[in-house]
Amino acid sequence: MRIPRLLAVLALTCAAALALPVAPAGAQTTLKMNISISQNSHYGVAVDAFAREVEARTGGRYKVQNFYSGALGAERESIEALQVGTLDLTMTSTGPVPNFVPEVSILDIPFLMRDYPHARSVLDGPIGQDMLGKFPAKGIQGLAWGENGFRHMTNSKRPVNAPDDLKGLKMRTMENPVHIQAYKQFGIIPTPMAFTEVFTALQQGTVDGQENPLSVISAAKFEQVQKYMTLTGHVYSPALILMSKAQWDKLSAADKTAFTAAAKEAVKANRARIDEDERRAVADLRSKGMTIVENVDKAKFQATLAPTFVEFGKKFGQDNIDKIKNYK
Ligand code: EAX
Repeated sequence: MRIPRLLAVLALTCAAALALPVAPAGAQTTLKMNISISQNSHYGVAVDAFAREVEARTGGRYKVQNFYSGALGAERESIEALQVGTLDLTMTSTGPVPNFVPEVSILDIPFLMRDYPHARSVLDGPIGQDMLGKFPAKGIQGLAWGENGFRHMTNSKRPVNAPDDLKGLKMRTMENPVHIQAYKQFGIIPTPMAFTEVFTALQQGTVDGQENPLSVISAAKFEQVQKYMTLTGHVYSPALILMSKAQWDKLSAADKTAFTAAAKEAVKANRARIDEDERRAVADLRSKGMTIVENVDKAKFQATLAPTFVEFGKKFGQDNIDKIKNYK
């Protein structure tokens, strides 16, 4: 029996189609994501997890290309780029965020957070989620609260055992008005600058010191340019996974769910890496030559900031501060 020619052609075409790998539905869109620190860090593991999750959860229709160590600019520049649409995604500290969403800077008050579980529950809870809701009005979509960690003081001049030892030290700070106001109370000479400039500034002695979490200090290899560290844990530093609102608005409802879920997975990787850094970094940095003061009387550092806390109470409302401090 002769098979009509058309039928034969049709059968062959189907067979060929079945043999080919299934092309993702529609073209693949590549989104750029930038961070200020290296890939081998608590941010690097987060954005790499985010990229994997986005590609998997969108069936390959979206791909996230990550840039590290400020390759596409420092943190403030990255946030500005989200607003104008020249960048799609970033993971950043709250350092430059007060320039965009001032309400967030209440989180930058020193000694506000008791410990990691407290901070994480505040950010994952209604207080943190309400704050994420303030970003869309600025052309930015807040996908999730990540983490930078509790910040510690380092310098190249002398060991810091008590608040008075900070007096006169020229310290790099984030471009953060709350931090700058508080550090002046310690007698520090605050020098705000982008993170991408810090290593060179420490190396050249433009500044004596800086303050950052263990995850940043070890990822940035600051032990090469800083002799002394004191585990002050003087302030908890949140981080944020942000997206350009313009890019977000182009996503379907299902893809918005996928991106939000991917950000949650990124935060899990981020926090797990910080927990690991908190366990191992002090011994590692000491083995690389840093002199580390671990037994710190934090109450003394807190007491020194008492006048500034009064100012913050007026600025943010003492009840708002207490709501965070007492959050369980
Ligand atoms: O977000 O600027 C800083 O010190 C930050 O901790 C760093 O960029 C990581």
